[in-house]
Amino acid sequence: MKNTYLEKQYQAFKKRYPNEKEYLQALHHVLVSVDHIIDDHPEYEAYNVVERLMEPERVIAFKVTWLDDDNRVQVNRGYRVQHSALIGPYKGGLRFHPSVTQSVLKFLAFEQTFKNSLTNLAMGGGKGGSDFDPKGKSDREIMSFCQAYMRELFHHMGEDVDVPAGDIGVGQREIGYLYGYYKKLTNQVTKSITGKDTSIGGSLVRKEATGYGLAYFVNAALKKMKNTSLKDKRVIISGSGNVAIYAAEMVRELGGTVIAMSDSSGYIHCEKGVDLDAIKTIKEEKRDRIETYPDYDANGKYHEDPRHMWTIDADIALPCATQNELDEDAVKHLVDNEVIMVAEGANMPTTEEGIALLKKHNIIFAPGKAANAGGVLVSGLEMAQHAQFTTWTFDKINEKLKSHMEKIFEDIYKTAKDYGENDDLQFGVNVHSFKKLAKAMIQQGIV
Ligand code: NDP
Ligand code: 2IT
Repeated sequence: MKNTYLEKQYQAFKKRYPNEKEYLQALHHVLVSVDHIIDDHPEYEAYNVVERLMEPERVIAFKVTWLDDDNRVQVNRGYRVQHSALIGPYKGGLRFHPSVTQSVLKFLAFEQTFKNSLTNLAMGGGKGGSDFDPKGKSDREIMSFCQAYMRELFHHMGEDVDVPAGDIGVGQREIGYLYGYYKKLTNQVTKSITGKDTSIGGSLVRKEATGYGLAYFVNAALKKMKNTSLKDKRVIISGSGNVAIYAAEMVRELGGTVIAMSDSSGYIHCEKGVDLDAIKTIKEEKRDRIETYPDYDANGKYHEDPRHMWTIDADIALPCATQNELDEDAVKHLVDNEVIMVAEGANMPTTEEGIALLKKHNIIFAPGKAANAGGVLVSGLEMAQHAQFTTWTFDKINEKLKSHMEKIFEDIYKTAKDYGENDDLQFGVNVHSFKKLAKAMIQQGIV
């Protein structure tokens, strides 16, 4: 970074948190963008906005003790990172996955703050979770773990304080158990968790929101930046969880063909188009592996090692699994295959080297902070419906999702253009959000 204040801050964070590589990576992404504009904003250094925005407001770490089906006592680590309440209650998902560490949740909470500011709803940023591995656990074990996790988390949440939702390993089943126990502990029925099933006060379209929103964002960007659309495009999507499935559904609806999807063990390649009903049966109903896909559709071929999926010739790539899954080597394949756009359904799935290579080859790069904002956006609409004691129709919410995603694209595209950074959506999103958050911080004084 050219600016000495930014560089000094970044070095200090590196020294303070030397082992938190994902968190440092997320900070670096933003600082590199802010470096282009900071000379025009002496107030950022005067109020020390950068250090104050990078450090989470609160990190809660705790022990989660629960009983498995054999009556053995199990212990996991639980966290909630309350990154910023500058523009509303902390808001963001919970992740249950063995790879969860404090660093992972700090990066996710930091990114969530930026993402949420784009929605124009009053939501701050947070993220939580545990290194608990839901794979292979019985329903009763999942419930037992969720209840044990909530026994601690409930102290720190509430509709005006912190409103969790789902993320990797946390879907409607887990949200139901978490919500049921939260009500038991607090004797309150509130809008303090989103992503619930509609039978217990959730919003229509929340399940579909992140994936649908991603496809709407892609269509808006393709239209403006390449004068084309998803129609007739061949799309590869990593993951086969909540985000991937509904991204695939809306890609198909908008005329594209999804030719490959994956899980952490392997991927399926199906030139005729992936059969989404089969994927839903495998993943949502049976909680099984994508390896079984050829049992449902003989056109699909299964291959081990999900990383090889990026070698498939396609027009658009949507990483929708996890952080740093799309590295420089993978991007080289996308470049060779003349992919025109990469849009992140996952949070920070592309490495810094991968992003640099995409930009070098003028491949449109849509960062997750903007492109996957549809999930939290509809979480915000779930809170809004609760507050109004009403429910909206699927079509109404879906239309709001689409128009919000188009607006997010327009906002960040315009910011990039205004600063002469042309098609750099990463610059656009970072600077657009940073300026909003900085303004909110300065207005609220030194607190
Ligand atoms: P799910 O748990 O529903 O699905 C995750 C998918 O990613 C699975 O197919 C899983 O495969 C795969 N995956 C997870 N970890 C790894 C890994 N280490 N290596 C390879 N594959 C992996 O999660 P979501 O779909 O909800 O989340 C996916 C991404 O989208 C995450 O980055 C999340 O933060 C982000 N996101 C989610 C939102 C939401 O509303 N749910 C909103 C915005 C972003 P397997 O089953 O084999 O583990
Ligand atoms: O990363 C994300 O935006 C989410 N996991 C969704 C957060 C939410 O509060 O709906």
